[in-house]
Amino acid sequence: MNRHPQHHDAGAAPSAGPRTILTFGTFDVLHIGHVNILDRARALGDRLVVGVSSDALNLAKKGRLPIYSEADRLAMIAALRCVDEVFIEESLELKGDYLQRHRAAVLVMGDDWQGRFDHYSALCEVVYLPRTPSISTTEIIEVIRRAP
Ligand code: C2G
Repeated sequence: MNRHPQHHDAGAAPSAGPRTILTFGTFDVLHIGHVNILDRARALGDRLVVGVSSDALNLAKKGRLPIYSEADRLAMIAALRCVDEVFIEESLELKGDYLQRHRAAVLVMGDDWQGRFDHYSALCEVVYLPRTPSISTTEIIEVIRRAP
């Protein structure tokens, strides 16, 4: 039975214990869009685990380091009330391992990733949540750069 929009049921039987939600992100220059998706992700289960992408992963993926270090980004995400556990995401290709290691029932991603993680529906539900409009780390950096 589909309780959530845009999700795919896992083939495996649900495991006993708390329903763990897992999500990933850089969360650089923390903003309300980040808090909104984490809050909504947490509401889908009993505990929220967040994979915060490493500095090296960002450098490889985006060609620049985040403004805030991975240690600071990890500490800020861990400090949020809706977050139960954090870890550093070292590689995009390890998502399957992370999902299994944390016994995730649901993988949550923003809908900028729509369809990109559907293959993980063999391991858990995959849910894409709508992004918060009109805010992004890139835009914040641009506004600060342009400031006189
Ligand atoms: N987000 C959102 N609304 C915004 C901005 C971001 O809902 N206005 C969500 C994104 O969809 C994502 C999460 O916040 O789910 C983190 O966003 P980013 O830090 O931009 O994450 P990204 O660099 O896409 O890293 O393994 C995948 C990567 O780690 C994802």
